[in-house]
Amino acid sequence: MSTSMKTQTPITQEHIDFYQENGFVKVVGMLTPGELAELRVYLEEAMQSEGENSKTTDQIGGSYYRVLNQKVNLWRYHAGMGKYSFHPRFAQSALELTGASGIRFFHDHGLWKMPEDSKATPWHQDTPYWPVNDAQAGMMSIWITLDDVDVNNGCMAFVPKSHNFGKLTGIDFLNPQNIFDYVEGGKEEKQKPVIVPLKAGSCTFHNGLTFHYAHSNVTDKPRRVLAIIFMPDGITYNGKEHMVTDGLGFVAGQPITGPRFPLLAKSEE
Ligand SMILES: O=C(O)CCC(=O)C(=O)O
Repeated sequence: MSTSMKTQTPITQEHIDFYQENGFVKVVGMLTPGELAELRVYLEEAMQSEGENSKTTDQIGGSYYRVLNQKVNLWRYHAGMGKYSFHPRFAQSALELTGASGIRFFHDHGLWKMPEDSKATPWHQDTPYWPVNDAQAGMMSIWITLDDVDVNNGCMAFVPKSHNFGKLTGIDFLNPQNIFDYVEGGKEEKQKPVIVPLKAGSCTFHNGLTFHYAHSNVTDKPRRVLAIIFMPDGITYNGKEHMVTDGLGFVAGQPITGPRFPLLAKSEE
């Protein structure tokens, strides 16, 4: 007799159908008010301290910092972040949306868009930056906002169905190419971007191939986001450098598994 209890999620069949068709979906109220308050404290602490194990990608004054104040693998520095980066509700939601047999953690990151001299996050896909084969296999991110977001402080926009355009080139965030130039034969012309404002505690999920963009922040407060990248179980390493896999001894073709990449949700047999 099975004693396991399925983790409850806010995901409905409508969310699943929308995600599968469009490559992104908005989910209202992913965090409870108590979780939102706690995560704000943990994320503030994690972003403000310099840890040995988590990596800040640029410092104040740097060009990338104007696009994103980003810190990767917060869970390795702040134990409280582990509660959220490995939250069963988030991983189970990813499982339900993707239809994968299992969902592994790849990495978390704090993505703050700072006020003053802020730059938009250019249109891009995520998959070209990840050291994985199986581009079509459906790696994805949850993007949870701790602040209400709209076009004034860095809400996201997505191109519906662009996850079907294939894996294109990595975009240079500081000197961005126009990703739409890489799409064959005007496929994108039929698809207009959708802007997604969100209330604090809500989230979007997006496929790693989906074109997305975030507006600059013209307010006087940081836009605070926790994003977590999930991968379907079985995704393999492609041998390229990446800050979360470097030094761990992976060889090309090997599935990305092990203690840094736990299986967080799996479908019931
Ligand atoms: O938060 C942002 O500005 C961009 C987020 C993003 O590109 C992502 O989560 O993949």
